[in-house]
This record gives sequence, structure tokens and C-alpha cells, in this order.
Amino acid sequence: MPADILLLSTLLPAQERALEQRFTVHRPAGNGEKAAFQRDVAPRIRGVVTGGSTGIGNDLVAQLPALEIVAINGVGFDKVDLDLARARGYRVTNTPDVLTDDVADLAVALMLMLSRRLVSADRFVRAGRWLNGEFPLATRASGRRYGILGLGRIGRAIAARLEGFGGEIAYCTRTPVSDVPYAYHPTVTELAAASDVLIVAANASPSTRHIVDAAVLDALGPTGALVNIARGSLVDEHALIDALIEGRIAGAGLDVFEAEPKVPQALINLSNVVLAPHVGSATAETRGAMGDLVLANLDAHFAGEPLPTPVV
Ligand code: 8YV
Repeated sequence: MPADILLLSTLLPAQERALEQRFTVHRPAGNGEKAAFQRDVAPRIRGVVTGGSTGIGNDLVAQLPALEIVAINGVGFDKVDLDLARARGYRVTNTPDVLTDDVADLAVALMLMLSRRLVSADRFVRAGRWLNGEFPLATRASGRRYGILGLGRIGRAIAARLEGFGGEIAYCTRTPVSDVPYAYHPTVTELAAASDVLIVAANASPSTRHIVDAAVLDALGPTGALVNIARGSLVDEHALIDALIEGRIAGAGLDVFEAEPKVPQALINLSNVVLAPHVGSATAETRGAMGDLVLANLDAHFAGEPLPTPVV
């Protein structure tokens, strides 16, 4: 009998078909179907596929007594309770490596768009305003001081790209990394003070919540820019909005938000902000590779083989 899988994330259509060929696939219950789902389906669910930014809540896990594996279609596992997984004995997998380049590309793109004011420039041309005068001067993107918060796979890929921009690269992690030539700063405030562009690329966890706060933004200063491609929870969004409105930092490029997909109107109103709808890994190629890894983890689990990319 094929195992019952609950699909909470979208995969490419061909991958959802592949999943349906191998498993009995269920989608989340709509309003009015919840009682039937809990009674008839939930007790049979052995696997869950979910997104990195959505994860799975413990209330849903509590409804799934037969749960054996949560396959995250993403690298971040901050929205899955790993202690609960260990205690209950189900596996957790993610999709590292395959999305690193895309997320690093987006970090650099946001930095470039922000410094060179590309969103405003595009609007300027479309509105026909070029006919009446020149576009205001932007800020150089090359040759700056780049600070990277978190130097895991994605942080390193961002640094590798920024090496091509000249300038200085520094980073902040809990302990210094031995194999990189970049300057180390033990605190985020010190890193921000030494940076023109502060790029957030750290894992989200209770200990990194709001690690970029008002003090860090003030250390970054009125000519500094913030880029966040990690998780919204790492940045105190209220403090960020205040700093942007008061000109205590120059701008922000954001792919992630504290309550996404809800984006505060205050950020939408600001012209010194570039906004993206959490698209770090959202290319056809990378989503394909991520989906393949999700399928490979599920196949391995149900065949009793070692998991390709286990977290728990
Ligand atoms: C995805 C992500 O947007 O990898 C992650 O942790 O947040 C992103 O790659 C998400 O997982 C898609 O479901």
C-alpha cells in the first residue's frame, strides 16, 4: 500500500505527478472539511512535504500519530520543531546546497538594485520622466565595505560574489571561521559599524530573533544599507521601519518579512526600500532541484535507505 503523504508546499507540476504516482497524496483540508480530515486522513499520514518558510506547527503534528518524516522543500528548518521530531521519533529533511547560488544571487541583486536605485530608475523611464530631465544620482555598489551576518553555505556564496566587487568583506558568526580571508567581528553591532552594506544570511532560531535591532541599525548608520535574504525574524521590523523613516539608515533590500506574506504598509510606502516576495530560491531550475531532493528523501525513507539530506 502506498504511504499517505500530506503536501503543504507546491512542487513543480511534474514532481507533484511523480509524488502522486508513488504515494497517496493529500492536500490541506479546506474550511468545512477539517473534521473529516482529522477523522479519516490525519491518522494515516506518514509523510509531510512542507516549505522552509511555512514548516509545520506542533498542533498539526499532534493530529498525525503515524508521522514518520517531514520533508522540507527548503533549506531553513526554523519552522519545524526539531526537539519534538527527536522526541516523537520522526525524521526531518531539507534541501541544502541546490539553492545556495540563487539565494546568493538575489542578495547581490538586492544590493545592486538598492545602491543604483534600479526600481525607481525603471519607474522613471516608464513614466516618461526622462524626457524632462536626468535621473538623480545613485550610490556606488562596487568598492564598498560589505558585512555578512552568518557565513554558512549561503553567506560564503554571497562573499564569493562580492569578491568581484572590490572593497572589503567582513563577517560575524558565533565563532570565527578559519578558512576565509575576511575580517571577523564578534558582534553584529561591530560588524554593522564596519559595513556600508549589511547582508543578513544567518539561520533563524530563538537566539537570533531580532539580532538586527535599533542599535545595530544605528551602527550601520545613515549611509548604510541592509539586505535580508534569510528570515524576517532576524530583523526587528519596527526598528527597521523607524530607522528608514528617520534616515538613520539609507535603505533596505528585503526578500523576507516577519509576518510574510503580509508586508507592513510603512515599508511599501518607502522609496528607499526594494521589496521581493521571498523569491530567493524561486527559479525554475532550483525549484526543480529542490523538488527532486524532496522526492529522493521520501523515496529513501520509505525504501528503508539512508536519507540524502537529513536534519533529524
Ligand atoms: C523557499 C526558503 O522559499 O529554503 C528556504 O528555507 O525559505 C525558500 O527557499 C521555501 O522553502 C519554499 O517553500
